[in-house]
Amino acid sequence: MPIFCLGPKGSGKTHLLRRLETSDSVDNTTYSVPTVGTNIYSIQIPNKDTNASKRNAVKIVQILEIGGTMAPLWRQYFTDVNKIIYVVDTSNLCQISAAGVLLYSILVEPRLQRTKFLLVLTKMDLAYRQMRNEALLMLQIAKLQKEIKQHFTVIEASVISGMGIDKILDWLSLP
Ligand SMILES: Nc1nc2c(ncn2[C@@H]2O[C@H](COP(=O)(O)OP(=O)(O)OP(=O)(O)O)[C@@H](O)[C@H]2O)c(=O)[nH]1
Ligand SMILES: [Mg+2]
Repeated sequence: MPIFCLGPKGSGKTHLLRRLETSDSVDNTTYSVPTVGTNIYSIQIPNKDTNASKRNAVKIVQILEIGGTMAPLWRQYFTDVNKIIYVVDTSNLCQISAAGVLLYSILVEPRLQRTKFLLVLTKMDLAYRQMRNEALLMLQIAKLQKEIKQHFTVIEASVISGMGIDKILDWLSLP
């Protein structure tokens, strides 16, 4: 089963996945069109299994982006999901509350109680420190982490500066 990448439209999913797929193909002139339907990405990550031979030094994980416009249909894909990456645009505080509501609606989904979640606060190159704190407050992350059953990680990122990319690859390499 692929890993899912979800988040509101325009939050930065396609850009992030392209950056993870081909490390330096994204800069501030790169443009992506809104994803209508789904996109699949094959991402190479270092294989941390100590028993892996040199030939298997990298492993490939598949990530399925479901476009933000498809949010009402996300639930139809939820069977057997091991990991979900949820992408939020930190520079757009107007969108944060709606992003939070969408996130809660998937966290309470009975079929996702064993799923591991990664919250990516992206576009950090456009956000100043106070905005990042504001975003975490508006999403009520501290409260959320105490209340939910799922394993929940938060990483700040930017596809332009490369911030957080290595941490995301590390998270992907975990089982
Ligand atoms: N400055 C900056 N801009 C970004 C970053 N990531 C994405 N963007 C911009 O945000 C726009 C939308 O990003 P996408 O990756 O297409 O958004 P999406 O989440 O895939 O949107 P949907 O497919 O509609 O759900 C892009 O055209 C980029 O210009 C980032 O880290 N920094
Ligand atoms: Mg997209």
